[in-house]
Amino acid sequence: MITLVAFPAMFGTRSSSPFSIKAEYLLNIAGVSWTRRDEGDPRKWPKGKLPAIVIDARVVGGSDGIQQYLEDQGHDLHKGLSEFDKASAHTFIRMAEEHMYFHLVLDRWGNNDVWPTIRDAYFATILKLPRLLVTRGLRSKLMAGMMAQGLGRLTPAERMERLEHDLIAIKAALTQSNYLFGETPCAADASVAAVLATMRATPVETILSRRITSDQVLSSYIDRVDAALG
Ligand SMILES: N[C@@H](CCC(=O)N[C@@H](CS)C(=O)NCC(=O)O)C(=O)O
Repeated sequence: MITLVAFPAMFGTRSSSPFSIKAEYLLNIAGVSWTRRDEGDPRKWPKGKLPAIVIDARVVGGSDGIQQYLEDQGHDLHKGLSEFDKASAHTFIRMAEEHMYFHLVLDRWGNNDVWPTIRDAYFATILKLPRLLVTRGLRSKLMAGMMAQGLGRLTPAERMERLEHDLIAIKAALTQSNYLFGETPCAADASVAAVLATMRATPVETILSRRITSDQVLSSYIDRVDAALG
């Protein structure tokens, strides 16, 4: 039996983290049996990050590690796709996780109107005073990372212009079919829909959350993937 260790459900999504949601979807695409354990502190997990899965004494970290583990076990997470579509699915995953994800991070951690709500939800188990101290350090480290990455230097409006191109790519695929690569959800849907779902779920309205919420195509896609893979 596989145990998925994931950040807890929050703001109406299966987890505060899109990678934890994606991991759940991947396990369901594979059709393996698994249970879930919620964990709020990633420090003792591989690379200090979550999700992870535990199989007997073995720990596999990261949703990408989980995908690799499932594929090594012979599970096809891109059923029926041509080699070219599999390669395109991979590029959608990279787009979601190495670009769109950072828009989510900045929307939640970098926005002064949103941050207090996020802080008090993510770190609810820490008493208020130490919480303020601990999170101040975590937040400035994370924002320094976002400055180095580059997106942290853009205004929210400039970020939205960048993100729009990703949303157009997703919607172009969805004009052809219910999922990115046809009528069966694959690993790319697990990744893309999880990021969109968390963007939509940010508990204080932002330009980003409004953009996703008001988009009928994207919103129905998020719900369709969750109904199929959740
Ligand atoms: N590449 C990893 C990324 C996982 C990840 O970035 N998890 C974040 C939460 S969304 C995390 O655990 N962050 C904790 C930290 O950086 O301290 C995956 O595919 O799962």
